[in-house]
Amino acid sequence: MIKAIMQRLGVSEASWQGGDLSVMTPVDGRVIGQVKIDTPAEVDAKITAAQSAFEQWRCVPGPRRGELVRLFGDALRRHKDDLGALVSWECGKILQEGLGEVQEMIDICDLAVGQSRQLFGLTIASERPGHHMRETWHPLGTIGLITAFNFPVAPWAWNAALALVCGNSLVWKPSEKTPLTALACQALLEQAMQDFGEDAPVGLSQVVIGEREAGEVVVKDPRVALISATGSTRMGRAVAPLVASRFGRCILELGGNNAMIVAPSADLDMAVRAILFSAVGTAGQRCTTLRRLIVHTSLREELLTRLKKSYSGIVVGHPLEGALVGPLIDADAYQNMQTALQKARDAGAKVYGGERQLEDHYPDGYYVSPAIVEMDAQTDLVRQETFAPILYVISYSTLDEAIALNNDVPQGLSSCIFTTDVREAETFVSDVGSDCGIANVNIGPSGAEIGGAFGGEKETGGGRESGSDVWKSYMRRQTNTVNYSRELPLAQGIKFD
Ligand code: UN1
Repeated sequence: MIKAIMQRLGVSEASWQGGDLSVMTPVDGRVIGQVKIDTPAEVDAKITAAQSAFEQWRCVPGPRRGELVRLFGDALRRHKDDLGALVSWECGKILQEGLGEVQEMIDICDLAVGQSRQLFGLTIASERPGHHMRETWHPLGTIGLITAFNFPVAPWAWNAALALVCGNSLVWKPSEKTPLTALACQALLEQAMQDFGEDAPVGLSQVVIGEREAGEVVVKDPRVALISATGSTRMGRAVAPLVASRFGRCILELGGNNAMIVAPSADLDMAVRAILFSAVGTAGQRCTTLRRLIVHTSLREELLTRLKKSYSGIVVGHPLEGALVGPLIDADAYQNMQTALQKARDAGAKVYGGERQLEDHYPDGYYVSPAIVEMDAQTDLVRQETFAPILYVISYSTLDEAIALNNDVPQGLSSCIFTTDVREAETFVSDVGSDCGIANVNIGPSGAEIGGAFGGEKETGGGRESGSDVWKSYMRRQTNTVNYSRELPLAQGIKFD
């Protein structure tokens, strides 16, 4: 099965068989690939190759660079089913979500192609006669990308598509848990490069396979102008100081602890559907997963009853065979979930669900029923991100209190309110509302479109990826003053003779 998919995606067998790093599918714990770990010297050589490709690629005009990304988007369209299935096998998300991830890649390619003709700057009024001032944008260099297991391909594509049209080269260090999908993306990009012709320089995109050490080589190398890293806050704390110490740039997309406020006027049918998708989808392993439900006291019992009824109908099982919730990534993830639930019970919380499922069928697959945890208050346990389907429920009385609870966590990625009261909705998205990078009204916190800037504040790292004006992060800004007169006036009216 995996072999046929890899073949159709054009991945050479030598790159994913016979290596020293085992890749297992969370579906049943089987080993599905053996990739080769890059030594630090090999990583270094890949950065050198990317750097020399950058020097050629920056000379290719932006709209022509867009053509490469257009071809890559076409390759993704042709191979969407295979790549989507491979995502499901490798990280355990259900096929619909695997396909959704590939669709996000296609969408960002479309956006980047358009952007390739819009890499525009400003003209600025000069205070001096016969002078022009401009702001222009230039390619930045080699871009280092670090990605996580839970979204093994889309975040790479958000960065890669924009970075390429902006004239940069790429060095990608995927999660060691999901290298096969990375090799598949690389193979599709190489196909697009072949179709593109000879002005796509060899070495433009590199994949580095390995664990922490391999990533560290990329992070520390001063030739890598920007590190864009998605993953845990712990990872960000390790990466950011290393990049800062060499004055490199960072885009960090780290942990989330996303909340939904359910106000008295909320449409509860819609809220329940939104909660289901955002709290149990991807088995609670999205950075945007709904983790905290802040519900008005008057609705708490009704909402809990409806939620428990919906949760009882959720089919947990094989992600490619029609279930709604697939497995957790591995035994550690399962252990972390159980530890959090035990701590909640010890603190007197009521826990619904959370048990292991299908253990007889898949002894090495970690399937769980999603959990609802009824809390009296937002404790330190609730303030920490546990990467599993646990929904903590807390109640509130006034909107100010609900917004304070929304904001009273270290992370600041996504948030939302369900209300039909325009005053409440607008307050939530105002200056004194949610402090997150994403704040929604009447939709859940997860499943963002690529057109907006994606990312968040506080321990989420402050980075933005994907749409809006994010392309500027992959370019260097230059201010130009051009004197076309025969005089040499100084700014601020200074006389110097
Ligand atoms: C992630 O979990 O790292 O908004 C990314 C969402 C997706 C991206 C999630 N578009 O849920």
